[in-house]
Amino acid sequence: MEYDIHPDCMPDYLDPGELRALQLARLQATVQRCFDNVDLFRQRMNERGLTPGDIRTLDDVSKLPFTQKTDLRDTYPYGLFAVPMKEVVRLHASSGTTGKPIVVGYTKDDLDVWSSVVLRSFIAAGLHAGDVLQNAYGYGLFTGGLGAHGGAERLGAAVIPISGGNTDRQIMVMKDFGVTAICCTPSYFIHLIEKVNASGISFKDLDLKIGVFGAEPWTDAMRDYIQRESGIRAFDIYGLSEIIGPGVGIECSEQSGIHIFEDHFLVEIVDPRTDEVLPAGEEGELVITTLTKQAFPMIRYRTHDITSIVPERCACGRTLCRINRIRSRSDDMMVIRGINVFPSQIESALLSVEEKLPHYQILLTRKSGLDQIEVQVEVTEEMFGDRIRELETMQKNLAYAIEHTIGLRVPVRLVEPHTIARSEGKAKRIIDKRSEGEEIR
Ligand code: DLL
Repeated sequence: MEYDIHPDCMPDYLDPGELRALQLARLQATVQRCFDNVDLFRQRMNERGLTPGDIRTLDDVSKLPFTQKTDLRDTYPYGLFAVPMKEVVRLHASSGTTGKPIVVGYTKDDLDVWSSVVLRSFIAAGLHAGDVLQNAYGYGLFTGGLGAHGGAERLGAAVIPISGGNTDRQIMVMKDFGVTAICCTPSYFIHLIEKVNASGISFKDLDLKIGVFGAEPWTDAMRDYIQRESGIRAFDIYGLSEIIGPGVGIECSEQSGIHIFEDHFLVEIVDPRTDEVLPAGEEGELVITTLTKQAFPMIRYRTHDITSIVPERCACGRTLCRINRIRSRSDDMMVIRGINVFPSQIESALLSVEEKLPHYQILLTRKSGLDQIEVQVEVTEEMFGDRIRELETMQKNLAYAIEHTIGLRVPVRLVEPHTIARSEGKAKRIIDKRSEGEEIR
């Protein structure tokens, strides 16, 4: 088995004791580097009466202060960088929902780590040198495009830097260039499936075998749909700009949880209300500490992503821990009449009624100070030609499925084909008009 392992992937199979020792040494070095070079971190350590020497075991990480997205905004653009600018060779930025973006930087060594973890991700998903990879993540400030690109080149795959959008060209390239693997957001791939089918091409005639999808939450039901419709295997890749970009973790051939590249990233799950660290198996907010980042190290970064650590070892042989697929972001959670509702629950309910994934969006408004929700579901061309009664039945079934899943009766409105905007990157599922004082009719 050793002969088959790519040298970059050796840490995937480290003895757990060795891995813990490596993590501790790297954690201590990171804490020292941040203490020496990042004012905000040193100040917070001083406030707690902590010094880097107080980190003696891996569990001591819980003594360290959290880093929040607001800290990145408050120190915009470079305030949390731990190296002088002359060592920074790349900048990326993530568009925040409001105001200024978050700026992240990389040294040459950071880029090396990044391409290595993305290479390990691609190998876990079954790619090899010689694969032809259509990289439809956006190139530019977004980390998706260039992040996947670096890993693919390092692997020796032929990477097509097509970036997002221009769906007709994507389909032409997929067919003519003999594309064997693709990466993009899952919602964009679903759009591609729709367009491929409409253009009369059959996936059977394409060489496409593997999809590496991420950058937004998606469900097992969505995976089933993608795999069934396109005949490829679809893998979930996770990452975030603040930590490195894509490549924090990925699923392996078992498709049962996201392996975290623990030699570079230390993960904890905390209760988002009490900040208590939760044991493996319990669901909470993912908190990540980088162990090797030079330019932009992160200590206990609050991701807002909701998941849990899978307690068991994976059948694939990797000793790396796994997290369950990200169900949602804690800040995506809607509270409707006192009930916590996640968009992924609505999606699963819709999929349980319709075999084909419907295009949908969730409209949030406010009426008399209370949040109101409406689910808009696009009907397909075929359905649109159906009789009114059949559409009514469909609407009732969808509403029933949602009520059954979330325990709340929610209005469902069927809308005409192609009226819900398609996205080339991350899908926008929630239209939040609560601050506009609008009301649902
Ligand atoms: O989305 C990095 C990335 C690019 C990951 C390509 C995977 C593939 P950001 O734009 O900073 O970075 O957004 C990070 O996206 O905190 C999650 O909420 C969400 N996210 C990323 N991957 C997944 C996933 C990139 N596989 C934020 N499942 C994260 C669910 C995901 N959510």
